[in-house]
Amino acid sequence: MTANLKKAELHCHLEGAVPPALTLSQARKYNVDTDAFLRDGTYVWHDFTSFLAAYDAVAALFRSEDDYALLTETYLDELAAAGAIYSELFVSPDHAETVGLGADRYMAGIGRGIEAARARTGIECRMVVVGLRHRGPERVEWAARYAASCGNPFVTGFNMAGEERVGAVADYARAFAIARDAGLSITVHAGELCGASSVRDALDILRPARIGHGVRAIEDAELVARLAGDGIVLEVCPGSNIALGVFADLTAPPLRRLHAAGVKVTLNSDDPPFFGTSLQREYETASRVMGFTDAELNEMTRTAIEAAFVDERTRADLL
Ligand code: ES4
Ligand code: ZN
Repeated sequence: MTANLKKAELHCHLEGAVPPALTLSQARKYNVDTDAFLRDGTYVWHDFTSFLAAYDAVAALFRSEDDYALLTETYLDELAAAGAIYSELFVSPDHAETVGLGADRYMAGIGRGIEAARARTGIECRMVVVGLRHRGPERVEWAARYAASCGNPFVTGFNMAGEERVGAVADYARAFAIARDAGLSITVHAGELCGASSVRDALDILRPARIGHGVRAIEDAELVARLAGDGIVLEVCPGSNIALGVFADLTAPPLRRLHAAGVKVTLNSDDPPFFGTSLQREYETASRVMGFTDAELNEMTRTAIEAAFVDERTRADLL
């Protein structure tokens, strides 16, 4: 039973964590038809492109500071109830611009949700601002400049998500330089939709502390050794890998092999209701299907806290 284990999550997209029931209540609030992306309580999509479309449709139902406070609090309360003591949320100011909310009010709403959840449950949370790769280098640089200058105390990192198959990593180097120069910690999506070379390029060009996914590094033994040697932390999301067809079934994600090779790995839910998962379910699968012991799962939680984008005092409190 993994329900009683302490947990920490480094990789979850806020708008990817909307429970279907909340999507329905938001749709009623704004009088929006959800049939195209939500049927019988399940999000409808069939590949990464249609997943992103469904995700954007859900995000478009959050239009005010209060909406974002409610979403954040809802997710963090549920996560805390599953044993989580720490959560890093990926937030995309791009979504706020799309609905005319504006990035500052978006971030303020999320910040309020974080504070409310912390007051009630004790869960600690930080925001990692995400640039959307498929919107191009200039838009990702805009997100980096926003993250660098917004002054929100919960923002401690910068990331790039979206369609991995668009453009070259080098096109986005300037965005990451802006974020790094502002003191933000760096993680980046690589090695889920694309292979080992995408992980190598990300390491060479962006010098991240962590990689989102990174699991396809397993295709290259030398790269696995490099990840282990350099202490790069992988934000592994097995349920996401299965949902997106990267691996055939839950015995296939190479979490065991990466762990055995000495790579630092953590467990994450990515976009939980879209991928039929939750952080609790990821721990449970790692235990029951992959055979990780409670001690090994506790070690993964500790790895996540050690790699969290927090100040050292907060880290010490969490450990
Ligand atoms: C993603 Cl842009 C975006 N949103 C949610 N989940 C993702 N995974 C990769 N890119
Ligand atoms: Zn992700």
